[in-house]
Amino acid sequence: PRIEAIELHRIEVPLVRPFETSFGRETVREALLVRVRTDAGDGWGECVAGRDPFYSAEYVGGAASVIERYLAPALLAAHAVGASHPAPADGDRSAGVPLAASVGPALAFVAGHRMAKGAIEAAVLDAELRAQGRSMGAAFGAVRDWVDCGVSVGIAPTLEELLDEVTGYLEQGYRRIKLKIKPGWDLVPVAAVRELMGPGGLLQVDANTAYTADDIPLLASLDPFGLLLIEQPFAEEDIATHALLASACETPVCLDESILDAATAVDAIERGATSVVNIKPGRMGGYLEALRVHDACRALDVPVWCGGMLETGIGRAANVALAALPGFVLPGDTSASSRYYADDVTEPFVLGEGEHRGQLRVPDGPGTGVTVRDDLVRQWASAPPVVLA
Ligand code: OSB
Ligand code: MG
Repeated sequence: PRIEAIELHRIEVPLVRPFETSFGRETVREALLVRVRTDAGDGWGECVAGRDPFYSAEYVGGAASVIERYLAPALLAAHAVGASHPAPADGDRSAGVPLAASVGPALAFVAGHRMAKGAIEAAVLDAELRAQGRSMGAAFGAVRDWVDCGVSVGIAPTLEELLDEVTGYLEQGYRRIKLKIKPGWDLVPVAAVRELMGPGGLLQVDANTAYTADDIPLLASLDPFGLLLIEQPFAEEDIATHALLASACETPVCLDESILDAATAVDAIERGATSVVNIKPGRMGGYLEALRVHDACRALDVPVWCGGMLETGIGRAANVALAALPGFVLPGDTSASSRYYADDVTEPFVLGEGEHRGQLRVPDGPGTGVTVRDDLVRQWASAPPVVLA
C-alpha cells in the first residue's frame, strides 16, 4: 500500500477515577490518535504521550507538533512516488510488513520523539495488516489467545480508600496488583496490601523515578513483602543507581522509563540494573522495536511484561497482542477498558470469566482487530483534526 494522508485527532476521555502517580494526578486522558490513510485502507495508532511532560520529556502537544512539522511531511514525501521499500531480511522482525518497517528509517532523521514516531508506525502497521487480512497477534508471533492482566493502582488519598480500590480489583479477577509509590507512600501501603492479598498474591510497586540513591536502604526494606519487582525508582538516565539497588536488595529491579530501545535494554541488563523489563511499545518508538526488545530479553533469559499508558482501545488492542508473545511471562498493565473509561473509542476490552478470569482475549481480526468509533472521536475532540497529505 501507499500512504496518502496522515490525520491527527486529539481527544479527551474522562477517567472513571483520578490516577495519581509520583509525578502528578490525571482526571482525563488526553490522547493523540493518528489515522493513516492508504490506497488499501486506513489504520489507527495511539500516541502514549501524556498531557504534560512529567513521565517523560514527550507530551501530547509536542508530539502533535513534531508530527505535523517534521514526521508526517517526511513520511509523505518518502512515499510520494509510490516508492517501493526494500523487503526486510528473512528472520527480521519486520519481514512481512515492509510498509511499517519503512517508517522508522524514514523518520530517523528526527532525534528522539519516540512516542510520536511510534504512533505513526502503529497506524501504518494497522493499515498494512488490515490490507493483508492478518491480525497483530499473528504478525507478532503470539503463542496464546488470552493474556494475564494486572492493574496499576494510583496513590490514594487514604489507606482505607487504597484498600477498597484494591479489593474491588481483586474481586474483578485481576491477577496482579501494582502500587504506585513515592517517598511517604511506600512501606505502609505495601504492608497493608500484602496483608490484604496474603503471601501468595502477585504484588509489585512502581516509583516513577521518585527516589534517590539515599533511599536504597528504605527500598531494600521492602524485601520482606515478597514483591515481584520494584519499577523505576530512580531517574531515567541513572542506570548506575539502579544497579546499586539491585545488588543491595532481593526484590528484582525493573526498568520502565530508562528503556528506550533494544540497545538500552541490553545495556541495562548487562550492567545489572534490571532483571525484568517493562515493555511499552509507544515509549520505544513502536511495536517493531518492542518486538526487538522482547527478542533481546528472551535471548538473555530476562522476563518481560507489557506496560500501559492508560491507552484507549486502539493502543490496548495492540498491547494485548504483544503480550501474547512467549517472553511476556508476568501479567501486564493491560487492564479492562472499564478500569479507565466508562466508554472507549473502540469496543471495550472486558475481563474473561471461568478459566479466563483476570485475562483479556487477544483480538484476532485484521490489524488491531478493533473498530474505532468515529462518532466518539468527533464528540471527544479537544482540537480540530489536522490532515496532512
Ligand atoms: O509508569 O507504568 C507507568 C500510566 C501513565 C504513565 C506511566 C505509567 C502508567 C501506569 C498505568 O502505571 C498503566 C496502565 O494501566 O495503563
Ligand atoms: Mg512505570
